[in-house]
Amino acid sequence: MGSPEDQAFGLLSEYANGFMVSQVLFAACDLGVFDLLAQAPEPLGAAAVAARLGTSGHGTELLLDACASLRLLAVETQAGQAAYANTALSAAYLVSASPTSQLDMLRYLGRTTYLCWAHLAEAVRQGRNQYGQAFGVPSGDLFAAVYRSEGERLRFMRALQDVWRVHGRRLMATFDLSTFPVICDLGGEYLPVARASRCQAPPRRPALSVPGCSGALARECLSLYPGCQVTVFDLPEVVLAAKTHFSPPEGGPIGFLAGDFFKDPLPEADLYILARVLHDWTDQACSQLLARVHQACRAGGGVLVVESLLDSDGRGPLPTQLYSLNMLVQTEGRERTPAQYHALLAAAGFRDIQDGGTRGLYDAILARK
Ligand code: SAM
Ligand code: ASE
Repeated sequence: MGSPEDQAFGLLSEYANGFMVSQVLFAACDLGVFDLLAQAPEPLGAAAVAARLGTSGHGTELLLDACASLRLLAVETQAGQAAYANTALSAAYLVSASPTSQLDMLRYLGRTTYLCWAHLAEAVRQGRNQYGQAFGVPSGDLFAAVYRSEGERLRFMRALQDVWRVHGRRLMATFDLSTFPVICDLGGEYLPVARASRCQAPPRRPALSVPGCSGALARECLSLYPGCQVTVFDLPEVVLAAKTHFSPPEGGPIGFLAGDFFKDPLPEADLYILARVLHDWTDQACSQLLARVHQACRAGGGVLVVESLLDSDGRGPLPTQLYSLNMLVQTEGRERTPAQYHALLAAAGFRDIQDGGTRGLYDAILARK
């Protein structure tokens, strides 16, 4: 046990070095370390990894040893030689063939989010996102900046789906949604994953057994509530991308509708899902959107808000506070407390507001018209 000063310095170093830890993770993913080890029949030494990845022996050894200390890799020493293998964590989340892979989100965090965070102080000074500083693009139209190229649009769409591979089912099961047969996922950006390796999980419904298909919240809805019908409403370029990569059978349970949810008519539905949509926007824009949803909603219908929730006093949890800063550097919004969402929902005319109370990274709030 060190002195209080030692402990304080230790904590300071840990925080200061946090970005290096992130970069070790991003680099190992980018280079394909975890995929290589997943395919290898036995643990590999640093020289063998370097030879197969085409990387330097020296750099590879340093990277693998850092990964081992971070428990991203397991290391065993045989006759003085270190050999590396995936841990349960890397096998589940860092291998592209894993159905719970988070590689697309890590790639997005490393290549896009990280660059916006380099301007955090400026974002705090100005109170706005940093697409101009980081990428030289205007951010007057938020999603024109987010989707500033086709590659960037696909990277964002793929990245955002990853977390639902892990938490989607639990979230959609928070409330019994079986009484809402017609569902509209607003800003749902349904994107089946193009990578063939993602399709190891057996399709749960014949209508979705399209090769190359995966899915996010819409898919979890369909599997939990067979018989429901989901319309994904999103921006035209997002719907076009979804249709290009995945053509759902006509009359099947998933449909797409292209439009602007601030301007265009919303489809009539029993339930509107707003997953990680409100956190992109100011209170004023959220109120406008929720009022439009209330107007379109059938009597007795509802809205399901899925977001990472701050504690009621805003003092935590830290991951959500960091996401809130991420909304500052990347969007026009912030993360909110349950009470803040309740106020927005009530002002739009919704009632019977219920908290999911799961206290996970993401939670659900259900309200009725
Ligand atoms: N719901 C998904 C999830 O949780 O993974 C995606 C959330 S993403 C942060 C926000 C979504 O809102 C994107 O799919 C984006 O294309 C969509 N969006 C943004 N502005 C929109 C608008 N004006 N009309 C319709 N969709 C919009
Ligand atoms: C958005 C969500 C995200 C806009 C930009 C984003 C995420 C990363 N960048 O609506 C996912 C949530 N993760 C974080 C770190 O906020």
